[in-house]
Amino acid sequence: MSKPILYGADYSVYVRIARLALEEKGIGYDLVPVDVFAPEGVAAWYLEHHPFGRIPAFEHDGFRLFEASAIARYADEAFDGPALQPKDARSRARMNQITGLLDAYGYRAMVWDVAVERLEQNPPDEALIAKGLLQAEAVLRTLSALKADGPWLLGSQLTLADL
Ligand SMILES: N[C@@H](CCC(=O)N[C@@H](CS)C(=O)NCC(=O)O)C(=O)O
Repeated sequence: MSKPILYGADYSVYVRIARLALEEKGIGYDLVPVDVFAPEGVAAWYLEHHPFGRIPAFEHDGFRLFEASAIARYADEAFDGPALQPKDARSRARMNQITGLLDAYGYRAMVWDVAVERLEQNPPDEALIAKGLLQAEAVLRTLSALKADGPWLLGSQLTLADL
């Protein structure tokens, strides 16, 4: 089997999820740089890989995927290496709940409303940051309540929820 290809940029938290999964599995891969925020826009060739022009996208022996969670699950299931998903139904459901909640409620508030707004806007929209921080607090409170005892979110096993 050939080396997988990941399309994306260093700055992306979603690309990082896929990269962490590949690293944890010990899978060598090529990273093809794609800057979705380039002033000239997303390159036309990339829309063949991701019709919505986001990163990451992934390819393995002609099999193409996008969506970080699908890529991370594929990396876990198609390759040898330490399992990144628990076997029992409840732990797996908890893992899916955590990744879903970060996607749905964490990402926009933490990355865009707080970090990007504070670091890259001049002047920043303080009301947006305050709203983002409230939401970020709720997300972190919820994660703390869901966290099992042990070093990782689900306890002793590092899973896709942590990545
Ligand atoms: N649901 C997608 C989200 C990917 C995503 O939003 N990536 C960001 C970078 S972190 C992006 O490409 N943003 C470009 C844009 O919003 O136009 C996934 O899980 O892969």
